[in-house]
Amino acid sequence: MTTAYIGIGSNVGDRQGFCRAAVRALDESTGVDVKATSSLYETSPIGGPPQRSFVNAVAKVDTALSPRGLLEACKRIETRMGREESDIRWGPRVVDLDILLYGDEKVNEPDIEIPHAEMTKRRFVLVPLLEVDPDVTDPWGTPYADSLEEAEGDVELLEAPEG
Ligand code: PH2
Ligand code: MG
Ligand code: MG
Repeated sequence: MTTAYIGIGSNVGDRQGFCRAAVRALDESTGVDVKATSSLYETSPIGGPPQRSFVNAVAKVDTALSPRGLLEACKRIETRMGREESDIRWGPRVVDLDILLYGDEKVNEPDIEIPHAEMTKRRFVLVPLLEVDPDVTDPWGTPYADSLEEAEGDVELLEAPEG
């Protein structure tokens, strides 16, 4: 079993409903157990065209899947929830599931980068991540809390986690 952290985002339609549904779908995926979920946050969009603000959250999972297996599980959930392959880079999306961390592993392949590129620069990732695990570090041992101050974007608490 490996502990991994998944970033969840939505900025189309029922953004909160899509984020909650994504957490449930992760938990229902074979080989994935959701251990903790952050609150939902309303966050200012970073990058991409002018677009609606996002709702973001982070789920902490235990998984028996490989990084690639976990990525495929995330993609299946995105597709099932109506994500279009053609979505523009950094543009609007019904749901986005990104692997942020996978144990202490570093993965650098054309379609998987772990730790997730740029996560230290984005408050919409760091705030929910640090809520579920205040002491979390990168694979080199640097605490993510150290990056919070310099990270960009506005993050506002919307709703505490379910359950
Ligand atoms: N996702 C992006 C691009 N910009 N901005 C916020 N606030 N939240 C996101 O999840 C997000 C973004 C591409 O995946
Ligand atoms: Mg993303
Ligand atoms: Mg993505």
